Amino acid sequence: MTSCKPKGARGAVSAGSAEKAYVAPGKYDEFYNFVSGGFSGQMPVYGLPSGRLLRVIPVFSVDPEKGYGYSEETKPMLMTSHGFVPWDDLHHISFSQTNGEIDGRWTFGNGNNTPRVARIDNTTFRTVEIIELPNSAGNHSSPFITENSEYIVAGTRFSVPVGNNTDVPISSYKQNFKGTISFISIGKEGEMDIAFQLLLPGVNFDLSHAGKGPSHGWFFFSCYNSEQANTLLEVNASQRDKDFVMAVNWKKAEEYLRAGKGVKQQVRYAHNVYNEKTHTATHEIRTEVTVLDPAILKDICYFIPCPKSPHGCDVDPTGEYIVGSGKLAALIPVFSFTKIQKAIADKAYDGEYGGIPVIKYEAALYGEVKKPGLGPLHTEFDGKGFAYTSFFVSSEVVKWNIKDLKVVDRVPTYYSVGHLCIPGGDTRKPFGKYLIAYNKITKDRYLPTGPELAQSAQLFDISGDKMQLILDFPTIGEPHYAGAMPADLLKKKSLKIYKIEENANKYVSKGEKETKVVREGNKVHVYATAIRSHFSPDNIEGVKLGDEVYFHVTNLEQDWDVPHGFAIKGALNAELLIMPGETQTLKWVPEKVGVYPFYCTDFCSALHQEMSGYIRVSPAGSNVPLTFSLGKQGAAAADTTKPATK
Ligand code: K7E
Ligand code: CUA
Repeated sequence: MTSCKPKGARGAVSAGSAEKAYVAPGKYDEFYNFVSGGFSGQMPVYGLPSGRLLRVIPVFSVDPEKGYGYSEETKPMLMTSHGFVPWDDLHHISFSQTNGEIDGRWTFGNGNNTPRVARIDNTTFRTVEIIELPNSAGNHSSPFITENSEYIVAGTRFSVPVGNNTDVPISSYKQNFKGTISFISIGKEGEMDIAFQLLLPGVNFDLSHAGKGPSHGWFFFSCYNSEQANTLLEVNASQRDKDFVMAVNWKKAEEYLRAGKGVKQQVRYAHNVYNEKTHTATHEIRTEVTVLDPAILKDICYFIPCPKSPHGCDVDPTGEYIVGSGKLAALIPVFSFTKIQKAIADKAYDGEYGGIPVIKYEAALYGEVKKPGLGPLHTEFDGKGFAYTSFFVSSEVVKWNIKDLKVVDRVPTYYSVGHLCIPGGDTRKPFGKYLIAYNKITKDRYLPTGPELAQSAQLFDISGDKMQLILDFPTIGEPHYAGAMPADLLKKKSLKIYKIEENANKYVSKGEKETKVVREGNKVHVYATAIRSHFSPDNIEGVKLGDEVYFHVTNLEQDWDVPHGFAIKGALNAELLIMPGETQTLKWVPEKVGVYPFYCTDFCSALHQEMSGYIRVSPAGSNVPLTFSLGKQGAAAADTTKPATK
């Protein structure tokens, strides 16, 4: 597919639009916009309508800015069954929901490459849990959520051999490769657990959304490569006129699970949790998963033919309409949940695919949006009866009426739009004021910055009949899906400090009196504190080559927005950035004899530049005693300004 540059009449921003996106200095934005960072592996958060970048939440990738993945406390978050994986590709965002509405508790993101799902605590804007997915190979149709946050799903994009024998020829794809979908249950405190997996034919599960309202209890997935090609997919997976949307009756799956129809499989996957009291992550490997086989348990899954190589799979706010978007299709099929139920009751099937019934296209179809554009990808809803679909190839957003399927408006995007986001646009209660288009190609929109340009997001006002472009803003990595919620849902509960008296880190120092340096064999533990504008201790001697030094730095501040940083010359990792009341640990293995400075990296006070210290490293076997101090001044320096006297 190539992109083309539309020559839209409304390409230029019309009068009055600047005001709509303008948030005066000192004023707050109306919405928080959590955006997938794509191949950055992170999750940037913007304010809307200003497009101001508020925060980049580190999720699947190390972040030297914040010490995430570098501090001893956060390293376990990035552990997997493959070991320490410092990067991933984050595509989709889901917010926790109650009764189908955004409740503001947590944000979820998927790791597309080494299959994982992460949970972010919305009070701290931190990643607090990551679960890996066994039997999966590319967690793309994820992390979509049910209307009471019962489950998050994780469907594999790439089918792979699963089970005991995975050393098989690639050419045996059709016999040996399987797709799986994981249902991750969400506990009261947000904790994630793989409740069960569905074992499915070897197609590529692409995107997904949960049913809602009347269709609550169901999930819908788009699948491509129903050809089951294992090479040159751009040709070989584009042969069939239709692929599928798969409907999953997860309440039925729960029944089978309770009836003991699941098969336990031995697997290995990581489960990592960040404890906000100890400020420390723990990593464990889990070894079992329960698998259900819908080819045997017939009434869990149904395939619905969908033209052609479908990508987006979106459910409207009423829960009745399911929109499939075929990347190569010249129309948008809209399926009816009521008709799907009737088709199942009537057994209006066209045979089976991989042991799963295929519902007749017409029996499930509500209707088709005719000639909407080229390359439909994703659809969002405004809650007022309209759907908005992105078109990658024709590079536009098309607004259409869900009832009569008539196109009512279209605007160009710059260029080649992927996902769209309307605040609450995939829930039962969209806020419907803005639409953001996340574009793949930026070309001439910004000042050139060498071969790569920041990806471009574009903000549209959709409060009127016609969409109106009001702002361009750059994004981090490559944005895919995003979510936005009213600022009022989050801003009051945003955490300001960690209470020092609640700090349960094993290495905390709750005051300067508690600071010390302790040797345990070749490990030297520095229990340090930071407060404006010094470290305690700030002079350390007696470290020897061959030692591992652990700086456990507690930030004693109890004021909002006063982190301290910690960095030491030659460290092979990054800084620490320690929040008020928090303890973080930097591991340092000195490789040369000498005196090394360390300092605070975050400009915290007028005397920030003074916030520093020294640590002396002596040869192995040296008898310099282990000492530490603060405020112990050496003898007066020689005064070199006077000439030496006889
Ligand atoms: Cu369309 Cu990975 Cu959701 Cu990107 S995906 S655009
Ligand atoms: Cu602490 Cu600068």
